[in-house]
Amino acid sequence: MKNILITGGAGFIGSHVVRLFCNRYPEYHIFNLDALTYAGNLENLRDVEQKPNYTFIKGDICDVEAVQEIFTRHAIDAVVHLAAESHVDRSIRDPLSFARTNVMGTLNLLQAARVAWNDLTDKLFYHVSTDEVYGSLHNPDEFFVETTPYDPQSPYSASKASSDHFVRAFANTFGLPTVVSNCSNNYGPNQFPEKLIPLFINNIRHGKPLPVYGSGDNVRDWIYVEDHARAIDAIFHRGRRGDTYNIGGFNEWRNIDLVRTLVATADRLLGNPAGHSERLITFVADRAGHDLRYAIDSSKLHRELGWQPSLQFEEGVERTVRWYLDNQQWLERVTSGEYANYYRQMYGD
Ligand code: NAD
Ligand code: TDX
Repeated sequence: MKNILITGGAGFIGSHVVRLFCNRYPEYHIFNLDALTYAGNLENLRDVEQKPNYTFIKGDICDVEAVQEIFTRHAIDAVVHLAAESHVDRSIRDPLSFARTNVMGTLNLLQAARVAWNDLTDKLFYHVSTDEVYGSLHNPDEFFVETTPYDPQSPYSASKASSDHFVRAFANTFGLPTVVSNCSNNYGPNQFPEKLIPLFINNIRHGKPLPVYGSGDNVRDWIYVEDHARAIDAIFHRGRRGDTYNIGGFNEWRNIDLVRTLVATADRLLGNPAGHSERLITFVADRAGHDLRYAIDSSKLHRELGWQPSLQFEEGVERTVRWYLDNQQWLERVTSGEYANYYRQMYGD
């Protein structure tokens, strides 16, 4: 029996990781610590919540006493840390909340682990990070590898880079057993519709404009969220302690090409004539400091741990569009309230 603390398990990626670990490892007890911010949603875990090896704890990773209590009361053996503020546009509006959660929250978890773990045998602090810490690529032949120097360009990526540095500093200074993974853009079910793919599917459904930032030439490398969860599983169990793994799908898309693919897929599934929703594509002012291109080289993960993506992108997009069209209630519930205000401020009515 192992007690595993997963932070941010009610969010997009976290909920897929919680589900995978609860189902695949009945011998583990999963404690999901989540503050349930606007991005956290327990509905994502309906199928898991009755399982005997799952416990939800509502709490803030920045709360010093609460986090220490969790480590001692539940004899935590390992952490998979996903809780974060994760949306670049929000980090431009409110950088301080990103420093608080992503930097101070991570530091608080590290400190609690260090204090609680006298014996480090079989302990692990797994920190889930992003490819954005490496900055922006301009040469089409270049990829981010694990040794690429950090060069974060947004308040979000600066806060994630800082948290990565603290994790490595704790490994070096205190001998804490750690592992870090840096992943590219995730897509799939249960993503909060402020991120490109679910936002645009929702807008197509409602006949609303699709706000493409700048020229639409920015490039992202997309990975299906369940493939990311499988990579985390592989690294958690077999990754070298103290090491870093890049996770990506070798699947680069220019935003505008991705948007056209989304439009075509959604129109087909909705029974609209081909090209019907193309008119919704609207070029708007660019994101401040918009990174041009991210592209991950994940060959180390493939070579050392045998991981590779399971899905072709076309299949993943079809599955994803279908999920959001079939789960209108989920979308409507998460887009009411606080998010409606954010949307108005960001894009107008
Ligand atoms: P998300 O925004 O969907 O979920 C974040 C979760 O963290 C939410 O459930 C939220 O309630 C919780 N949370 C936020 N602040 C908290 C706090 N102070 N205390 C406790 N819980 C808190 O994010 P996501 O897209 O699932 O990303 C998860 C992790 O993966 C993040 O660390 C992110 O940086 C990283 N990541 C994301 C992507 C991506 O494409 N989404 C890619 C690479 C890495
Ligand atoms: O309305 C939009 N219009 C638009 O053109 C939005 C929301 C986005 N975009 C562009 C900006 C990016 O080039 O689409 C691309 C993807 O944007 P996001 O979905 O906001 O993702 P990104 O900024 O690339 O960051 C994501 O990937 C790395 C996640 O949000 C991060 O948490 C992760 O670390």
